[in-house]
Amino acid sequence: MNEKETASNFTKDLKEKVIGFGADLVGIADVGPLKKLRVDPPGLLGPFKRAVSIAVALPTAVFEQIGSCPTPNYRSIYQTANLILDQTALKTAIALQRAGFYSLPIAASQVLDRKNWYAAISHKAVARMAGLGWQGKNLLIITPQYGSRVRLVTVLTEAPLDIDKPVNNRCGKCTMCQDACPVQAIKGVGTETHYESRDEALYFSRCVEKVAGEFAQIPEIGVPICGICIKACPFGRGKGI
Ligand code: B12
Repeated sequence: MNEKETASNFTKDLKEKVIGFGADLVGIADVGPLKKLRVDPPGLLGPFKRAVSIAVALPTAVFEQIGSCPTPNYRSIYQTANLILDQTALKTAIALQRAGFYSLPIAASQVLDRKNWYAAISHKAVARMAGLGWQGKNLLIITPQYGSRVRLVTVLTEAPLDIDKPVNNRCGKCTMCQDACPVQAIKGVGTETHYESRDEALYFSRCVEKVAGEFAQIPEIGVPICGICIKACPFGRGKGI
């Protein structure tokens, strides 16, 4: 077997393992283009060659129950999904480490800068470059299989895994997320690749105030969740446009 075939078999085996650990989707991104991202700490990507993007799907029915605010059931599913993601990322990093490759799981939902709302790395940027989905008008990753009804996590690794290609944006002229947002935070601007800043897609402070300032203060919710732009998206409801 030549070097290329060995890498391709190793990648295929790893992806099968990640699905076995609890993921619904997995893809591989090259770390190179991600070096433009703001990361915390600044040297985070230094030792790594690839980023493994992992998604866990959330049931459509959970979103169908959401009206003008998130439900306690969505809160519970959100927490369970984060747990599965963190466990899957941990097991993936250990599987890679056992194969001889230095690897780091990044927490699914950990905010490091609460003033500006930044995490260690953008899981959405990794997911887009790993071919899991495109960046929709709601700023979220929309997967062909589950729409944006997925949560994401990342594992950084020095393993020379085969890279996946980004997928094309399929939002087209759809404005369903923009129309549904209760605070008109979504500008309705599309992108063929990715937004240069959050402000290009969103009136960012409107989104933050609603999600973190209002919904997270509801005693039965207690975490910054919303779900309204996710519910509105026709992808993942079996009604793709
Ligand atoms: C802070 C945070 C929030 C804040 C701020 C939101 C925001 N828009 O930044 C608040 C609390 C308001 C929030 C709200 C929500 N969040 Co939130 N949030 C995060 C968190 C923890 C950090 C985000 C971050 O650091 N952003 C920094 C900015 C600059 O990056 P960004 O938002 O990803 O956007 C940039 C990049 O994606 C970049 N990009 C895309 N592709 C590429 C490629 C390259 C090469 C480069 C250089 C850049 C690039 O383009 C964007 C503009 O610059 C992430 C988890 C994580 N670690 O990623 C979850 C996360 C983004 N949230 C998520 C979700 C689902 C939500 C909500 C729907 C709430 C809910 N769970 O019901 C809303 C949606 C708001 C919206 N429409 O954007 C999911 C998204 C899943 C998905 N399918 O895309 C994440 C990934 C959590 C997870 N583990 O799954 N969130």
